[in-house]
Amino acid sequence: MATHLEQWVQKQAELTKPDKIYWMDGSEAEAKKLVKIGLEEEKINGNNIFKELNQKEYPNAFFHRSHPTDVSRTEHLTFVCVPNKEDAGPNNNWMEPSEGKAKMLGLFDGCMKGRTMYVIPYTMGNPESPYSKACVQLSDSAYVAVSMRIMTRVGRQATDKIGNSENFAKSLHSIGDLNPERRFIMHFPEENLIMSFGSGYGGNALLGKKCFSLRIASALGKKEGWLAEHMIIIGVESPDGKVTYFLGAFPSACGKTNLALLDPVLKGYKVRTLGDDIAWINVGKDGRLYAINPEMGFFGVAPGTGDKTNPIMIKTLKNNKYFPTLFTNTAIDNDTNTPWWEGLSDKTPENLTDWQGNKYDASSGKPAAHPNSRFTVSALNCPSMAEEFNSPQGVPISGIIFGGRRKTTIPLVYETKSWDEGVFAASIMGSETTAAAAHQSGVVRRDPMAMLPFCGYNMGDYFKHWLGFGKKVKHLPKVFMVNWFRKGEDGSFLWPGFRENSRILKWMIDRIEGKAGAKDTPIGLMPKDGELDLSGLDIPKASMDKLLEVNKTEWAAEIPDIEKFYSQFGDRVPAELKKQLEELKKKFA
Ligand code: GTP
Ligand code: SPV
Ligand code: MN
Repeated sequence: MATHLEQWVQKQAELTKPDKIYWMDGSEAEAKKLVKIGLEEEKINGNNIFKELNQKEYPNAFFHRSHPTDVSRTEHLTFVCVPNKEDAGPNNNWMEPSEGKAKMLGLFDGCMKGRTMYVIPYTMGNPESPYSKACVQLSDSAYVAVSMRIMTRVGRQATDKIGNSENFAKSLHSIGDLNPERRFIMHFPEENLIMSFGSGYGGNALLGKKCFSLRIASALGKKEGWLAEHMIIIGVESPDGKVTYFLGAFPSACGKTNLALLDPVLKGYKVRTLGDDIAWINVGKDGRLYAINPEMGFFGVAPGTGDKTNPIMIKTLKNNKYFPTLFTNTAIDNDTNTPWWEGLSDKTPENLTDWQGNKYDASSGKPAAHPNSRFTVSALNCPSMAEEFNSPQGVPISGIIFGGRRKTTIPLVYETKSWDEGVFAASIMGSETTAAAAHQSGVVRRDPMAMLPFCGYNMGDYFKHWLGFGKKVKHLPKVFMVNWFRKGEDGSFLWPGFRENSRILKWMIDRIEGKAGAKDTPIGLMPKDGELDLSGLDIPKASMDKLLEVNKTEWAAEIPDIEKFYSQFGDRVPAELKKQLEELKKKFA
């Protein structure tokens, strides 16, 4: 008798009609075979999907150029299909499930003719962890199949975990004809099903990532009493050897990966990386929050990554341990056959091919690499990866950091005074939009907990779920707000950021340990003069003052936008948060 999994795969094959069906085992030999297919056979826009890069400088590295209309997430084509529109909330596009299903079945009908259907069994999280989930994705793209092997745990452990159960996360993916008019990413939380058509881009196509581990998992977490969050997990070792674990939520392209692989400038401090994008958070028996990273790799923004900003990531990208590492939509330096992007070196190489395959003209004023060009690399290649990365229970959390990208208003760091205040501050978080999604960049939008595009249900209910942990968790972490991106009048960043952010982590650890003082401000607690360790950093006093300023006019200007944002959710906004908003208004009236 065929298992439920086999029957489901058969049924999808009858729908999509591939020439071949290939079950992945997750081995390195298989990854090599898939890359070879991409080097020699599979094409996008007439070009092979992979190109070998300089294997001496970048062992196991391959280049991929996507369709030029398919370079970022498409939030306007992403839907949550539940019976009641209100349950999806104004934060999601909604379609009635049967309508959504009919639309997708139409697109998938016969779409894999002449192609291979890859069956990708994988787990999110260590399969030994009680919090891990068994999943299967079907895809007709070798790029997606190879990427899934880097980003998740693909192979036998997943099929073993599924056994003959019907209870596994199901995803169906086809790149279709890459026509943006025929592109949809649909979630059916009630069926634990995702259907994605017409895109090969990360968040749209690697369905274990944003689609399952955030949108579907957040809805599961709401039901089951846990949280699926857009957060990094790090352990910070202080000079006394103690490790303090933090979660950190920043919107897309706002600094998660860089903070997750931080190489502190402060002597004696070290960051142990556990995750750079997603955290699943549960309440432990000891009354603390514990987090695991369901992923196995990094799908990171290339521009801005260099030896000065993120030396550990550069080492990771040049490591030869785990096959392969992919570079998507970067430029290529033709003299060395290596990937290049803005920020990799101070000097732009002479002989570049741009991300679209044309000779690069530096005088064009355009970047050579796409602003959302990315690398896909295994966490096993990362020298700062924590040993406890595979811990089935996860790590106990002492602090949560929230940060957006704001030119103005939001100070470098402040600490909220209670769980409810922390939830409130995170719920009103704003951030300038970035190239990670297909929309205008640089516009401030509310992005609560960095989850606006990823919360799979009504965000009003999500706020309530968050507040609930305040009662359920005995030892609550401290909640901090940060902003690395405040700018001076000349338009340049006031704070040097990157490795210097360790100075802020130090203050947080000292706060957690009761070793640092703080002063009260209308928005929360901030470092007293001299309490941030700025040793060896040459930063003008005026810049520091501006970085730590709580400007009444700027804060007052925030309030109408926050009210407008809240009002969409009507009476699903918890009373506690409405009350806090009233208090904030009074402070800045
Ligand atoms: P996603 O993968 O989209 O979720 O992005 P992310 O949140 O992981 O952001 P990432 O760390 O990749 O950084 C995004 C961009 O912000 C890159 O261009 C970085 O170079 C830049 N960046 C990261 N940290 C800092 C910082 O502390 N200061 C400044 N000025 N830029 C930063
Ligand atoms: C993001 O946009 O938040 C990313 C990239 O991490 S993606 O996986 O495409 O969502
Ligand atoms: Mn992300």
